[in-house]
Amino acid sequence: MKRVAVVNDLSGLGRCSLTAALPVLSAMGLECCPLPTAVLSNQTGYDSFFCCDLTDSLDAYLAEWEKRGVRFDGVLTGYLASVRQARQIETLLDAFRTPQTVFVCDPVMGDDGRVYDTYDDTLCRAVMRLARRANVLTPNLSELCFLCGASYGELCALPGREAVLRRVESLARTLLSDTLHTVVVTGLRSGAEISSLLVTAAGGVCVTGPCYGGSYSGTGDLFAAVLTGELVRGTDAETAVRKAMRFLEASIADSFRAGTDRNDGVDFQTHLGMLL
Ligand code: PXL
Repeated sequence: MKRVAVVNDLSGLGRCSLTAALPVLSAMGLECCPLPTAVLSNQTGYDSFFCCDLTDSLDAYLAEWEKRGVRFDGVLTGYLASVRQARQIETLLDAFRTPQTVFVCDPVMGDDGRVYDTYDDTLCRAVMRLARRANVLTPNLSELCFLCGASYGELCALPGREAVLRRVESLARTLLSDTLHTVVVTGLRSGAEISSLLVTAAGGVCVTGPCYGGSYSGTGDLFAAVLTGELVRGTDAETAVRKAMRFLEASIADSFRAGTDRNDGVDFQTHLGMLL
């Protein structure tokens, strides 16, 4: 069975990070091995939360994995709790990556043009350093701007959807390298639609679906998990992005109809069958 290491936090409430990746990758017939960066009572979007940062435990955790001689077909990284963790993940990559391993980095840093409260400049720089080692990146529009040193305000002010997509594609292209072959910019909203833009050396492909309500916790994590699972299964990137979009569309539609609070994440569990 193929194996994917998922470096992310474990949040008790919010259906995000590891509580999103574990069921998704398992439903896809892959072994999901969590490397928890922190344990939270709930994700940080709620009014308050308890957080236990696991940075001090990660070296010992990884040393045990190293003893087992384990290798991974995929590595997916998300929310980091500290700068040191970025270094620890680089150690993980050096020890457990093979030339065939797909490394998907979700460069979690912010949204709506703002850096998350739990992130600062040094942590953002650490995420950017990690991103350079990835094969696949899944930034949202804000994170794409941070990665490229571009202005989010100027990008959003461009006249019309086509102009924004063209600029997003040209920014994402600047990130491509011998290692990084795929950038998927997620959550591009335009009126009643939401798109993901897949950018590779072959060009850009925009995948669009209906947009329901506002943004929900964990949708980026679910997207990255489905994408990683499909890529590890050998699916081409465009098919993988379409599958992730359909899964999210069904999950978000249910949550919107049910009036689910955005902090509680989306009702994805009843749609896991789509991924089997
Ligand atoms: O889904 C992103 C995410 C992951 N983990 C934690 C978060 C968030 C978003 O707010 O707070 C702890």
